[in-house]
Amino acid sequence: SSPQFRTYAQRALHHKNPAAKLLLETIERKQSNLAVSVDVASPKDFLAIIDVVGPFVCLVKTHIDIIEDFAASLITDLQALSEKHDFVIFEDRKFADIGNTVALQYSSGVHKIASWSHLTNAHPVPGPSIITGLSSVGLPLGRGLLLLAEMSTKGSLASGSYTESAVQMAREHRDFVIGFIAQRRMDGVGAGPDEVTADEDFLILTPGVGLDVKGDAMGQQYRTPREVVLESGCDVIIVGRGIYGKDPSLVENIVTQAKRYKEEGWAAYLARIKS
Ligand code: 5BU
Repeated sequence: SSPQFRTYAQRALHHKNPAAKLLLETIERKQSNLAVSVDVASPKDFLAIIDVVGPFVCLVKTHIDIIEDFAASLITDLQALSEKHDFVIFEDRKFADIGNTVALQYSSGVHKIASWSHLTNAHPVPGPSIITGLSSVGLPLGRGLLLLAEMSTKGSLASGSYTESAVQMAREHRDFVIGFIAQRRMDGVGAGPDEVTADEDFLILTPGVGLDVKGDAMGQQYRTPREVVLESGCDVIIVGRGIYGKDPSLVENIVTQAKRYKEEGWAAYLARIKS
């Protein structure tokens, strides 16, 4: 059967990449396909939100370059929370340069992303060399890469043959590319008639998820967990402002929203594997 009708636990058994395995096992263990995107500038708020949502999520997504006055100790604190609450870390870096440059951006500089982030992502726009560059750093560390096959924004150029080429690039690097940031399943997308694709099982992580509004003033578009997981076959819902809203200090509201998205995401998954 297509991976979308299998359980996360069944799928975990068939993944060799350690980060893919860890994510699928974590989803199953915590019965959560919810990822929270913590897009705040204050390091204090960043850690506080993660500590509050930690019990409800399989993954925390970061934009580490948003953080004011970044200190290496923030990473130690983030890793401690990842162990305390059992979640995977995904730095949403969106690499987009030549292989040599992305390898340096991934390993070095202020943030040393490869040393702490289980997952990161890259735009396929430079071609396969971006995977070669990032995998030279990430593969020995057991990291995984997601390619940006689609985006949630109005007017996105990542569609049609661009998306198909992203899937082809991933097929040729299954050891490191574990799936996509996309709005739907990618099984068989762009595959020729003689290509075997039934068993490819890419992980699909999907941003642009919201229950209360349809978008924001800057082109973001939201769909519900049900549309994303049940109707489009995606594996992980990524929610940012829908959970911590405009005021990250409202802890009770964050808990309420995290539980709500967790339940909606899991119900959509259960309905999917039954269908
Ligand atoms: P929001 O607050 O739920 O809208 O935040 C969504 C997050 O996902 C934010 O960090 C974006 O940078 C990220 N994102 C996205 O929204 N859409 C995309 O297509 C990609 C990333 Br790729």
